[in-house]
Amino acid sequence: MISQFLRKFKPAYEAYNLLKRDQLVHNLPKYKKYGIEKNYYSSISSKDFVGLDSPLNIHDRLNSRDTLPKVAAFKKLAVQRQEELLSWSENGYVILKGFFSPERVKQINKEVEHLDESKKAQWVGNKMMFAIHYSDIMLRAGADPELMKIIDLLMGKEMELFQSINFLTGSEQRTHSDSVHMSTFPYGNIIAAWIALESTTHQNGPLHYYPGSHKLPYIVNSDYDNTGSNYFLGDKDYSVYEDKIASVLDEHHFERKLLFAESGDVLLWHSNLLHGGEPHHDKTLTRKSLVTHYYAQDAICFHEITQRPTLKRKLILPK
Ligand SMILES: O=C(O)CCC(=O)C(=O)O
Repeated sequence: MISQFLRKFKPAYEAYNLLKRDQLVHNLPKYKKYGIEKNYYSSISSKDFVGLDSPLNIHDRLNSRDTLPKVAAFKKLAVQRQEELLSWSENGYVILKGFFSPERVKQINKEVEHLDESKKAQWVGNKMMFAIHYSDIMLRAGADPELMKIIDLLMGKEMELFQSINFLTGSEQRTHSDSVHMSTFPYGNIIAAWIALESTTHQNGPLHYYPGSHKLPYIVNSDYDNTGSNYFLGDKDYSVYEDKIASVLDEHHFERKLLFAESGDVLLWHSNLLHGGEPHHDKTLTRKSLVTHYYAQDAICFHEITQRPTLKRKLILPK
């Protein structure tokens, strides 16, 4: 009861944030840039940006089919990769076929087993969280230089790896947009990579996604009456957000696609692309995957639902 109260009471986590200055100061120069009067520890959410113009990233403004072919780094990619990237603006996702070699996937899967068996893994439900912070192999996968190059190209700016989630089974998550979990101002400044660590079929809970849905307005707390007050967070359950997304999808007619990936394929999705996980029907099967998220370095980063500024831990790539 008390812990529930404290979880919703903003001053409680602002006090906690006071101890995390080094992980929170990243927002300060950007608060200044956008005229936001906040301390590094203060609560922050979409409510603070009402009335501010949110500049669009290049491929939300212009069509990647026209712009990418003019970029030097794009011209250096293999023709297959170039073709895969062109539809980014239209679809809000791209698929990089066979991006990670079978040897690399084997190494990652072995590492996941090791982390699990040695109890190093930090599980939250069916998600192994932030393995990039305790595994060099996972960090190298998330920060793969070729992958980073492609991510920077799609976003038209420098991006940084923020988090990783490993799954051994299908997530079975209802449809959502990452922008409510890893929120930014300006909007649209994260990107996700979904890395297949084995193939996905109807039986093991493939990913689903809605091409073009990234162009819908960003759904924020005020869209489902979850704004709260100066001292308290909104009182809505996460399922109310999911219901809101379902109702948005009912109003539009986006195609629902399933990702039947092969091991080593990578799907990159836009921060606002609606996606989720299908039911994992055959529980005797695994569905190994790694999801990594990247923030733009020039955006304010926060978590819309809990109205918390993002805690960013430094990542140092092993030599
Ligand atoms: O892997 C899945 O089934 C879904 C993952 C997902 O929705 C996410 O990481 O945001």
